[in-house]
Amino acid sequence: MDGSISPRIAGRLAGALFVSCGALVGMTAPVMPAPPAANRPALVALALVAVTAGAIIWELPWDRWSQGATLWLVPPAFVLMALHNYYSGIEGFRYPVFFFVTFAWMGASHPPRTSLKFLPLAGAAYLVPLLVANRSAEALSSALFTLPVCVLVGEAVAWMARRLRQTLTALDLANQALEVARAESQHRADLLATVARAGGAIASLQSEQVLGAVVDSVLDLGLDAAAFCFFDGQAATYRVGHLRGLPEALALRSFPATEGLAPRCRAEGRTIIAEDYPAHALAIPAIVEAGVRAAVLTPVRLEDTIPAVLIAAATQPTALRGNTVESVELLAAQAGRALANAQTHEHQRRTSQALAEATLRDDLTGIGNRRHAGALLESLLPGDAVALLDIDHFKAVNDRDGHAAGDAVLEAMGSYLREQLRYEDSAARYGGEEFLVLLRQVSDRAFETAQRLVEGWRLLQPAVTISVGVAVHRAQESSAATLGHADSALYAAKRTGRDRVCEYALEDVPG
Ligand code: GH3
Ligand code: MG
Ligand code: MG
Repeated sequence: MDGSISPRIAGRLAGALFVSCGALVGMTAPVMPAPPAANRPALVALALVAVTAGAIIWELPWDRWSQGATLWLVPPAFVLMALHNYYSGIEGFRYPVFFFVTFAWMGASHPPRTSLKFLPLAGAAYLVPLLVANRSAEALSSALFTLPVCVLVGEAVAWMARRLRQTLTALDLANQALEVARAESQHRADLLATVARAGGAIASLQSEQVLGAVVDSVLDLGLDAAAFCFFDGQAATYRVGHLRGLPEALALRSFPATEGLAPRCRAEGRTIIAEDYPAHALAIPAIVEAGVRAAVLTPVRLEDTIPAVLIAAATQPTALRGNTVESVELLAAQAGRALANAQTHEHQRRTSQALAEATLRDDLTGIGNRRHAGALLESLLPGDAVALLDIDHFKAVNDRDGHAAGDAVLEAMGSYLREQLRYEDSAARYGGEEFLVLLRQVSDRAFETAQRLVEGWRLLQPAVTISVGVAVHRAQESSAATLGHADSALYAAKRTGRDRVCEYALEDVPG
């Protein structure tokens, strides 16, 4: 309540005053004038009543009652004061003191002008003992002096208390504002530091790794998920890559430009913030199921084009504060520069690589050839997986349907792998009807990914199944060793019935 202390403090202050005033009366009772002027036993009894009442008042549950509740203590206080005045023989110097104390308490605990409301009651309490003692002239002149002073004390204390509380409140507000500003600037500094770190990564890494660093930085901003949407040349479809905190299955298919928010972000060329992502008409169900509640999508620009969109998402709607969105945009700009660098690099390489590429591509399937498979093996990093994929009973296909039909199956396998693999994964034809697939950074999901390849193919060509052997590349192992592990896993898949995946486990005995 503005300008007043809490009922609990007001009540406890009143309780303390009852106890201390009672104690004072009890202690000074022996030095009062001899009866009949003062009635000592009555004064001691009053003192006991006041102390007991004070103790009870202290304990009452004032917080449950309104601010004005403590004012109900004033009338009983006046009654005790009147009785005290009566039994103490109406000594001039003691008489007004407790009235001043009561009005000072009123001023401290209640809004200004409360003392004016109690003036009539105080007048009655003050005059009754004097009139009963039949000293009317003295009573009137004393009241005319004491009561205005009481009101003066009450109002002066109320005014000072209010000013003090206002000052304290203003100080408190200023402190809170300072605290908010400090937290905000700290947050901003953290975000900028994260963006700067990502910038540092760009200078030192390959473009693929830069894109990875950018999505990692999104998580460093305190968000929960991130990914890039890469559009094809005509922007009719897009694929999702470099997923963080989102289901890998999203990377396994291509999306039409009518699905999701990314195409709209690209078309409008500006950041889109979906504060309530699940409620958005263009929300992708798999992303909602992953727990995303808010998302920001921002274009990745490359010269005049927008080849990709960066998605940053949070499981809490409040996570997308102004500075966070700004930082995601800065990260998207970093990604754009990474793509531009890659493109420049690409231009320079293109002429010299045209020949090399021709020698790396398999004519029949359109994917890499054995030489390319060798290069892929060279690029293995710990955590990547090698999958060796072999068509089951392929000789029988040739024998039964002819060599051309066999070729068509191989072609279909090339297209299938191109479509199925994530942006960062690669495939090459390793031998006649044997393919090598490199799955980047899948370690614990290698088996599952290969399993999906087998099942997808089975749906496509139920008559010609495939077997897959998978091995994860471990630190301190040669790529030849990992290839050997994948090969023995493939052998195991063939031996145990074909149309399945086997993964090489560390404890497996090679061969
Ligand atoms: P498994 O299930 O054990 O792998 O049996 P498989 O018959 O697939 O294996 P095998 O190695 O005995 O036979 C591979 C066949 O693939 C033999 C070869 O004629 C055929 N092949 C290899 N290259 C090509 C090609 O370019 N086109 C066609 N049509 N067939 C090919
Ligand atoms: Mg075969
Ligand atoms: Mg074979």
